[in-house]
Amino acid sequence: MLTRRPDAIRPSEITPESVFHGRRHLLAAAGFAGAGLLLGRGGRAEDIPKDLRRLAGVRKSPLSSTEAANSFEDISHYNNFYEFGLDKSDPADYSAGFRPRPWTVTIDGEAAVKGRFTLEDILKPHPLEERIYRFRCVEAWSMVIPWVGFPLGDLIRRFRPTSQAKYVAFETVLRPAEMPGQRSPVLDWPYVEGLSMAEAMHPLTILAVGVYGVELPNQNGAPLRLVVPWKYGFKGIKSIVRISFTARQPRTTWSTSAPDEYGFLANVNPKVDHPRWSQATERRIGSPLFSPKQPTLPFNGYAAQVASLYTGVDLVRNF
Ligand SMILES: Nc1nc2c(c(=O)[nH]1)N[C@H]1C(S)=C(S)[C@@H](COP(=O)(O)O)O[C@H]1N2
Ligand SMILES: [Mo]
Repeated sequence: MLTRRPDAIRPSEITPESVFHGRRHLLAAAGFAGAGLLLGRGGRAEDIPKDLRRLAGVRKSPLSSTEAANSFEDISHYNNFYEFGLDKSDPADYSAGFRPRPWTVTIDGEAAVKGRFTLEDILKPHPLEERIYRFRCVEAWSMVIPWVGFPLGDLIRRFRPTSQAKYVAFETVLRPAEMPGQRSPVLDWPYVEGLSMAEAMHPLTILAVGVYGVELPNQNGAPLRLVVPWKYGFKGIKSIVRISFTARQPRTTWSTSAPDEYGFLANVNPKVDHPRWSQATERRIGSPLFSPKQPTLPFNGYAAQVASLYTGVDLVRNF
């Protein structure tokens, strides 16, 4: 993405008092399973740090990809999260001091219900699902990621957006003391993103709270991040503290920073090249060195489900 370069808590320890502090609060809301979860694919249990709590009652979604998922190691050590640095390894290396709990999310703008809510209030009514999604970064690499989350549309309905609400805007937390990357002006902080209301309400769009059955590592956007599987990865804003319903298309970080390179839609499209590289193929992270790149699919392989959202839209001009 770079445009310019600048310089353990056990379940048995959960007590009523702990409900007010730290990570345990989320687990109380989401339901915590002490028992080990069987890990398929590349997610070896020993790779998952013990301080990441298992999420209980996670049901499998029929909307999951059947492709082999990347390992937990790949998913948590090859990241883009400029708040922690520009290199793929920086988020894992420099996010240990980030405190994702306690956490609040502000809901505002064109909606009947608004306010500042604890993460627990946000999550409480929503059963968690495992959604294994193909992920395509705009930099032409890809992964398959077993997210744990719930449909964003289910959350939006609770806040009853008005008829004026045409878009949903998202904002990442601003905490330069805990996020060393925010001390450099490499992006205009805080990171912001947005979707049209139709995109936000689409059943494939989720808010993720976990990966591989455990809560999100800091580097993947703890405690709450967006996942929109037919769009380039940069739409998947991390560590969300504000969700606003707006009448106008909101500003987004990457399209502000480099409007010729990153559009508002950011639909995965093998036919529309990035100005500095082709988008026709992608390199699957974790595949053997020198193995051939694979073709990138329109809408990242989700065309059957989402192409109808864009009938009549010129996807070359609206990239
Ligand atoms: N707040 C914030 N969200 C962000 C980013 C970022 O730098 N800051 N990077 C985006 C980009 S470019 C990608 S590819 C994905 C990477 O998500 P992952 O590290 O969980 O795979 O996060 C997106 N969300
Ligand atoms: Mo990305």
